[in-house]
Amino acid sequence: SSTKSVGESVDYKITGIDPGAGIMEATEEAINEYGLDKWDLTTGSGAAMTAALKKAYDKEEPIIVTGWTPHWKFAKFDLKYLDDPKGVYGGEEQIHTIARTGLAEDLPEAHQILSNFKWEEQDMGDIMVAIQDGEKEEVAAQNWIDANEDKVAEWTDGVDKVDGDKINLVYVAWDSEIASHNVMKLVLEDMGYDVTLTQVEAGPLWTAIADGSADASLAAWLPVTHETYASKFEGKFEDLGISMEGVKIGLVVPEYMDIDSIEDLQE
Ligand code: PBE
Repeated sequence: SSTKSVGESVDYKITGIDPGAGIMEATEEAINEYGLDKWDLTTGSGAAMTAALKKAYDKEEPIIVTGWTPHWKFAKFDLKYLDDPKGVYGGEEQIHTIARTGLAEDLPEAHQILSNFKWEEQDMGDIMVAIQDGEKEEVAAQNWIDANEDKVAEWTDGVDKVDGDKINLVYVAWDSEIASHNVMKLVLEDMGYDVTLTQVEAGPLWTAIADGSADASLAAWLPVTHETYASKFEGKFEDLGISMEGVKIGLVVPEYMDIDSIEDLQE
């Protein structure tokens, strides 16, 4: 009923994702910083989070999720970020491409393509929405490539094709990273690579890049989201630069909820 506090209305539960995600660590920090002693962050997965969001949204029930942009959920539902006056979730984040040290010497063409890789929220968003609407991941990625040959040509400009060299890209099953890695797989294959996509959790992803068991990943969100991983493995990976600017993480709720700030969860 309307007399319930926000906390009571959602059982003091924030619906999280996989435990290794940077947004989970940031949310634990938010719980401390904002004094949300009664609150719990649940763990699950990106897919379980969006399923819970859809279920609540369809019934206009309250729900608070760990959310990020780009993500198809903003195209499908009316959602808002809760203000974060303490800046726990950082400001504008960027997505970086990271590689094992030595990639430049071993696979120089791939290193060049990965370094050139840069696109925008709308690009990734289009693929995410297509996949959410039922398109196969690889087909959605190929359709985007076909419609954006000019962009892809900039990534491969002046780079020689190779003859079946193996490359292993690691990613986490976040919708944003499913989109980017499927695109890069097809681009590298078109350039002659034998590409393996390996899906792992965030911790093992950073470890695999640092110990050289994986070649590269497009999944590094910085400076805040993966700060702990980046500092833990400092010097043990190469940052190939930013593929997307102005991305964001935070707590997300449906527009119909009558709250605007993480501070509103204190009541
Ligand atoms: N995410 C999507 C990741 C980075 C990309 C926000 C769920 C994370 O929190 O680590």
